[in-house]
Amino acid sequence: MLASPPGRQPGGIRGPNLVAVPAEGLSPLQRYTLDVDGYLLLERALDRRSVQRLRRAIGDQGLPRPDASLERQRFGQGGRMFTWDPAFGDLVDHPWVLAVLAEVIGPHVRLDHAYGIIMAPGTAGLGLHGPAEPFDPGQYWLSRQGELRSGLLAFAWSLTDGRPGQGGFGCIPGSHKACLARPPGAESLVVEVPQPAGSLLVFTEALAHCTLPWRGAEDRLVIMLEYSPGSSAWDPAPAAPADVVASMAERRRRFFQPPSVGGHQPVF
Ligand SMILES: O=C(O)CCC(=O)C(=O)O
Repeated sequence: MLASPPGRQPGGIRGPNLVAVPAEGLSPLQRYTLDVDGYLLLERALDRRSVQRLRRAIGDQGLPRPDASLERQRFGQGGRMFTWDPAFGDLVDHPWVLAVLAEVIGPHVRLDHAYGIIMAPGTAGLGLHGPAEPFDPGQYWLSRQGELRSGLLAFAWSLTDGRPGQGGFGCIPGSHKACLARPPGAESLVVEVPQPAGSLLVFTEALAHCTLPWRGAEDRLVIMLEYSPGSSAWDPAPAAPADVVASMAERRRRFFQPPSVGGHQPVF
């Protein structure tokens, strides 16, 4: 039997080459992992102070206590969180986000929608979803001739220290390339992907993924930013209101362009 490669654990990635994005962009191993698994966990994307700052800004909103309903497990939709603290806007064009976007969507990219996830201990979330098959033009994954492309790419910033066995994000690694519809019982293939505080989990929405029941000691808090190619939209609404976008720096504003081919300005 083949030995497990060093650093590889079921459902997680813990190699020294995988935890940080080099200044020059994704490493070949990071690209390969994202292509093969459909997700990539990058640890220590945010330092402790940044995590605390974002948590405080969320705490200041006096959100209703989360419960078992999906409605109460979501917050900050419609771009409201960008008015809470500029630190939320800093996530939009964080250097690691740009490095991944350069590989998977390219310079004509837009922020399609953003929201937060909050879960109380002992609650369950979304079941398995993600449409690798049949092909979904809004949420595809393609790897052709050395290029990676996704129709909707999610960046999940964890503000809670998710540990193995506590639930949270789960997925079927590699399912974004499946050419068969998901059969009954596919839940048995789900692996948990623990998200340490400050980590950035990148995944394609073509991946079969879900929220495993949350068993952490405190609320689970994640900020989700989802990006589309410049010509495409998943959400019919803009990612943020015009006045909020107008207060941002020029490059960041370009992430909030409406979908188009003609006239779309590259963001990098
Ligand atoms: O709980 C998670 O991390 C996954 C959430 C998710 O898939 C969604 O909000 O669509």
